[in-house]
Amino acid sequence: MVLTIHHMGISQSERIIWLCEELGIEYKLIKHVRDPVLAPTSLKINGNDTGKAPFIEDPESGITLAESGAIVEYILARNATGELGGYLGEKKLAKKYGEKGYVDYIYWFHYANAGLQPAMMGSMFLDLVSLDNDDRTKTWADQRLHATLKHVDDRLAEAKWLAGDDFTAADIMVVYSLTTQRYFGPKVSYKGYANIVRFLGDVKERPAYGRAMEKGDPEMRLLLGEEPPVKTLVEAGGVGSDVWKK
Ligand SMILES: N[C@@H](CCC(=O)N[C@@H](CS)C(=O)NCC(=O)O)C(=O)O
Repeated sequence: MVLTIHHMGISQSERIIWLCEELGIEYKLIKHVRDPVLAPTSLKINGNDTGKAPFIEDPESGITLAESGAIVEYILARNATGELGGYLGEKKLAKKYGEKGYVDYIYWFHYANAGLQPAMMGSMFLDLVSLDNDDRTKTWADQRLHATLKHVDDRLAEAKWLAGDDFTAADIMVVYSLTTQRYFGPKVSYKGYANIVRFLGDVKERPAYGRAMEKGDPEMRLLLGEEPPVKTLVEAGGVGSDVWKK
C-alpha cells in the first residue's frame, strides 16, 4: 500500500514529490489546483486541519500528516532501513547524530521553514501593498531578506550542498523557498548571489528533481535562474494566468 501525496500545483508540496523521487519510493499523487491563489476546498480532507498543501496519507499505518518538514522526516524514518536516519538501500538523505555534517543538516533543514521561508513571505506581503520604496517597514524587510539570502549564499560558498559534500533532505527543504516561492514574491533577483545560482544549477542536474517537477507541475517554468518572474501570480490574478507557464 503506497503513500498518497496531496500536491497542490506551484507549492511547497513539490518537496515531497522530489523526496520520493530521490528515494525511489512508490507513491500515489493526487493533484489539487489553487483557487485561484489559495488552497481549493478539495484539500479540506479529514486529518488536514489547515486545508493546506502538502498533506499525506499512509494507508499502511493509517497516519495522515501535514507540514512539509514533518512529512519529510516521516518519510525518511518510514523508509529507513536499519537504524533511523533516512537510509534506503544505498541512498541516504539524512545525517545521523555523531556523523559528519549532522549539525549542518539539522540546521539547514530547519532554517528552510523557520528562517528563509518567513523572510521570503514577509517581503512577498510587503511587495503586495503599495508602499513607498523608502518606507521603513519595506526597508527593514528588504534588509532582512538580503541578510537571509547572504546567509544561504555564504554557506553555499563553502559547501556544495547545505549539509556538506552530500545532497540531503535539507537541500530539498530549501529549494522551494528559493525557486517556486518567487511566483508569489518577492520578485528578488539572485544577481550577487553567485553561490545560490550555482547551487540551483546543481539541483537542475538531478534527475529526480526533473522527474518530480514533470510529475507535479508539468506546465510550470522552473525558476532556477537569477531572475524572478516579471509578474507574480498574485498580481496576475492566480493560476488562471499564464505567467508561470513554460
Ligand atoms: N509550513 C507549511 C506551509 C503550508 C502552506 O502554507 N502551504 C501553502 C502552499 S505553498 C498553501 O497551502 N497555501 C494555500 C493557502 O494558504 O490557502 C509547510 O511547510 O507545509
